[in-house]
Order: sequence, then structure tokens, then C-alpha cells
Amino acid sequence: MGNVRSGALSRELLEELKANTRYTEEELCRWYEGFQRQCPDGRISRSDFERIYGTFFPTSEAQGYARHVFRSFDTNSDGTLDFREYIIALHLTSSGKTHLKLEWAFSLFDVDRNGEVSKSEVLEIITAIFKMIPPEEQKLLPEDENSPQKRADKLWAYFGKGENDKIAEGEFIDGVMKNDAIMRLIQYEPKK
Ligand SMILES: [Ca+2]
Repeated sequence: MGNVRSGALSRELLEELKANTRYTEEELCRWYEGFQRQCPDGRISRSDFERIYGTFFPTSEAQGYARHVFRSFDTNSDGTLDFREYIIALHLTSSGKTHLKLEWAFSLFDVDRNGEVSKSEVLEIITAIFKMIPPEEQKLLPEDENSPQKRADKLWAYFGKGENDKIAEGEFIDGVMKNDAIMRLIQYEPKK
């Protein structure tokens, strides 16, 4: 290990990220190089993250969503992410339907981090997700899913909640896991 140049991706971190994401060694090394170039101090700031995240959604407005994503991964609230957190963020926020992804989704919705999700939190995140849908795709949405409020109402009704009720983490994960239509409301995957 003595000949590893400073700044290289460590073998331990590489193995950890390979095991916990769907990315290959080649992809991880390439992204690490890009990350080092853009963030020489090894940490990415919120504004850089928003800019890079936005490039994945060139035809819509992803900044609000990116801000929530950043908050959900910046667990010590220091305003930066390291490479590990950055890769886990990219992995969990892109396609997939796993328990881990839904644990993350819950933390995304739990804006005030009090361990439960309120309807206003649901509306806030669903609004950010909705803005990522390009306008021409918004026009094609089902009648009961074509506005943030309708989507929040639909999710809330699915969980059988009153306006002031809350959803706990286990309930959220189990409920979303069982229903693809609800899963669709809490994420947006750009058409390829
Ligand atoms: Ca909350």
C-alpha cells in the first residue's frame, strides 16, 4: 500500500462503495478523478452539488430537490459532503427499490429530522420532485397526479392519514415498498 499516491481512492473505500452501490470500479475511479478535480479539498459544497445534480435534469428545475437531497446526506450539517457521501447520494437517489433507498427517502421527507413525516413535509418534498418533471411530461400525468397538492393528497390518503397525522419510518417504508404507484410519486426518473 506504500506506493498509493496521495489523493488516490483508497482500496478500502473503493471496496466499500463497490459493495454498497451498483457502480463498477472503473466508474468509481473515473468519478473520483472528476471529484478531485472539482473539489481539490475532498469536499463538495452545497452549491456545487446543486449545480452538478442539475446537469442530470437539463430540461427541468432540480435545484430545490438537489437542496433537499444535499440536506439529507449532510448529516452533520457542515455544508459539505465527502466523496463517500457523494457517491452514496448518487446511488440512492437514482433508480432502485431497496430498503436502504427507502430509509434514505424517509430522511429526505423528514425535513426537520424529528423522526416522523407530516403532511406539510410531504408537500414540500413532492413539490420539489414535481418541479423536476419537464413541463411536457407534466401534461401527460394522470388527473389525480398532475399537481404537487394532488400528489401529496394521494400519498396521504394511501396511508389513511388525517391532515395533522404523521407517518413513522417503518410505516413509510412498508407502505411505499408495497405500492409501485406510491413509489412513483416519491421519485422522478428522467426518461432515457
Ligand atoms: Ca418531520
